[in-house]
Amino acid sequence: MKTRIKNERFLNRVVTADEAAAMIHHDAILATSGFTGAGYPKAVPEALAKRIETAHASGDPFTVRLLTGASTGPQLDGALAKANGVAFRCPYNGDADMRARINEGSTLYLDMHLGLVAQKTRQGQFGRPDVAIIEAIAVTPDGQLILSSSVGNSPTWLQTADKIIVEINTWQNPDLAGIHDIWSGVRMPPDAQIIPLLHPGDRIGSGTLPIDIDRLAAVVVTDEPDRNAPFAEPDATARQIAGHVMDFLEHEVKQGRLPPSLLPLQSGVGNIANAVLEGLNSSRFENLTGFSEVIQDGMLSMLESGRMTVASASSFSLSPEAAERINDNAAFFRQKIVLRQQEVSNSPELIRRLGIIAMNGMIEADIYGNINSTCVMGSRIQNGIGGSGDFARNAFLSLFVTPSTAKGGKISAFVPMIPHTDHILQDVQIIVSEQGLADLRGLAPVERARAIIDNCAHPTFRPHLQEYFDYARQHSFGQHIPQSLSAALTWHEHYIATGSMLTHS
Ligand code: 0RQ
Repeated sequence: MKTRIKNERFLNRVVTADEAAAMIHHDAILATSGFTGAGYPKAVPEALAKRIETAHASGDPFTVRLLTGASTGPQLDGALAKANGVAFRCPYNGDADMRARINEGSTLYLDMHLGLVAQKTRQGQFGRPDVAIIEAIAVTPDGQLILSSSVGNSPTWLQTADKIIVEINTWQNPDLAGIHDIWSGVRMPPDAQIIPLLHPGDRIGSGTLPIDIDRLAAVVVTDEPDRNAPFAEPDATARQIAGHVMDFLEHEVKQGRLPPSLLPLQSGVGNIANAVLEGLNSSRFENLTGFSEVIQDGMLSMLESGRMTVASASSFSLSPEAAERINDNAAFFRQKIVLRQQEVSNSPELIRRLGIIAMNGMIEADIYGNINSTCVMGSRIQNGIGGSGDFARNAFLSLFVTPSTAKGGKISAFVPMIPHTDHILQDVQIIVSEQGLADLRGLAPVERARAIIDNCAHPTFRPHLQEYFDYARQHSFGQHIPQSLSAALTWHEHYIATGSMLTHS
């Protein structure tokens, strides 16, 4: 234990997970580390879930309000959701049990741009966190934390929470020390500072995080891997999408609109986004850089092969095999990767200035290129907007990638009107499906519709979308964005009735 915890006052606070969980009361605001299944606390949330179950069995109320960096894992979101112990959660969630609680209405969910959560907490939007639970790999002799596989919102939680519980996870390789770069210049307006970052690899802060020892309530030692979900091997659809993206980027370089080593890349979560990165790894591009919020397998492969020189993010989102690779070669990766607080990794000002190429997944788009990334049928949350809004709005190039159909071909990813909007058409420049790529730059809405129907929609749905577009042009109230509310509704009504959009007309 002393090799990880080198400070006497921390050593004096070591307790069991049950003892730490006993410090959390009903209705507490919990603020935890963790981002896309990396670096989240494990033992204390599991112990808390047991406490909650016991309280519920005796008829006592016990719920918490949960703030995180982004998605966590089964020991945190999963365990607390199974215990029905979360009254409110913010932001991005990827856990199936938590998703079910949100969609049945027993957990309230606030989906926010990930880059904004820390500032809104300091503004007092959620109330003051009662307890911060932060995973770290070690404590320095002068009592500073070395965080683990994500930074997320931990700096803000440590500043704002009444009580601090630290989990030291010995599963995480101590060689990760040096990978973090925590900028201490965050101030509230009107004293806000310019983030002095000019290149994705710049280090502008510290590798360790100071902590107010008077608020340190407990230290718990754990030894558990992060939740890492395997990526599917890219299938034909994913490879076709990746191929279209490669052709597009090569064309942009040839036209002189992008430099030969492109611009810093951001890639969202999911199998398709990962397949595009794998495609880039076998491309001709060299000296690539990453400025993203997560590092997935594809980016890791590019760093290993040397195709990418450096990647900046807030966290990892890896397959178990890739997580082992990081853990085995932490000393190599910490030279190539910088992990930052999400307020910096997702800063709109940096994204705009560095000129990011953003590539994100989606649930569906309308024929004009407005995008729904989060809510199936406009009401059931899938994950959340995550950082896709931070990046899409401010990127140099904003791409969205998707298979043209979902649910075995029964649902078209392109519909007349989306029932929920995350990204307005002004923030969407390129859409890519396995059918092809729609370059929407400089096009008016009706021109966008033609490009999306012709290039991206699946041939099964293309005639129906064309029929809708023609009908809307005849019957629309205005001709700027031709729509027919009643005709658009039939697509979704048919889906609700039959679970398919196939024979909607
Ligand atoms: O559900 O598993 O129950 O079948 O949505 O879809 O095809 O596995 O795609 O993993 O690329 O995720 C938008 C969710 C895509 C993701 C989304 C159903 C589909 C499946 C997942 P099942 P796939 P992906 C940086 C950026 C927002 C956050 C973001 C996402 C499930 O990309 O969360 O971009 N994006 N962050 O069946 C009904 C449709 C559907 C549909 C897909 N049209 N209708 N269901 N699905 N299309 C990262 C962070 O911010 C942390």
